Amino acid sequence: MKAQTTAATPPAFTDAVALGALVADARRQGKPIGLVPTMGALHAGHLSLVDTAARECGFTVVTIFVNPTQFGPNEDFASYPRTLDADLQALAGRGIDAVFVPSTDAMYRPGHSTYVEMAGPALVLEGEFRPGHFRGVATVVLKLFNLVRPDRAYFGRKDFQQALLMRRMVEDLNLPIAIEVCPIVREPDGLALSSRNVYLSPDERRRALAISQSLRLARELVERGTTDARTILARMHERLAADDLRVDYVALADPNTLEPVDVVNRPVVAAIAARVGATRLIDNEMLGEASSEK
Ligand code: PAJ
Repeated sequence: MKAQTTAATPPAFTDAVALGALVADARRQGKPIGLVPTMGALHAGHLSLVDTAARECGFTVVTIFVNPTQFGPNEDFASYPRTLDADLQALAGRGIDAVFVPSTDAMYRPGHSTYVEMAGPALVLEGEFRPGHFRGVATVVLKLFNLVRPDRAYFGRKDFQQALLMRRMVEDLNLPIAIEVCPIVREPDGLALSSRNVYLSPDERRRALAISQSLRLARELVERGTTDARTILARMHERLAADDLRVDYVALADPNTLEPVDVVNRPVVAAIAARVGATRLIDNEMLGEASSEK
């Protein structure tokens, strides 16, 4: 019998200078540089971004950094799952050239005073319920962009607003980076994969399905001809309440501006943030256009 060979884990860098030298080398060779920013606790959703980046780029960097500045004071920064060894194993054999795992001290040196503040679509939905969140996201992503200098950066549609804001940021700040947005990866029963799903008890895991089912209900209503946003929102709230979810927001919004819509007669994003027990989950779905994520 042949001995089972396990693919080597990609090289992990804590030092941005050493990583930068390797990336510069690849750039000199004319390879397109891809970046996949993550906070680790990697699951199939992250890995779909990783695989797409590895396929499309000549040199691919995955970053793993639990970014303190995007967590609110009462959020789960301290308890956020940190599974570096398993993450590196998960990245083995996927065509990744480097993993960047900076320390918090290196990313935010004493005296750090500069933040990226976004307005407009950053102030609604997640921005309303997690004040300061996107300031932290935009700041850390811009720092990662500057450290790695990718040609393309990959984000998941699971965090629809985040992906939209990253598009805005590169446009507003004239960054020569293409933002690629990948589809939502779901469990077979519909729950969107999330690093936070590990917090759910079996009963909460079952009730969490109300989120994707509420989005599906919205899609079905639109497909059957309902266009009145208030009617659709009421049915979505009803579905979430049936499983005792505490809703932060349920929204039907313009996918570019995130302004609420009254009539669903064009592509609209349906977005939900809700708490199942102590765990806050988000999900979304495009309505009114052919869905590739059924
Ligand atoms: P994190 O939550 O680790 O997610 C990293 C990337 O994976 C994000 O672009 C997210 O949208 C994507 N992702 C997560 N779950 C997914 C799923 N089920 N299907 C498809 N993509 C999914 O988002 C962050 O980290 C951070 O805010 C970060 C951008 C790294 C900045 O700190």
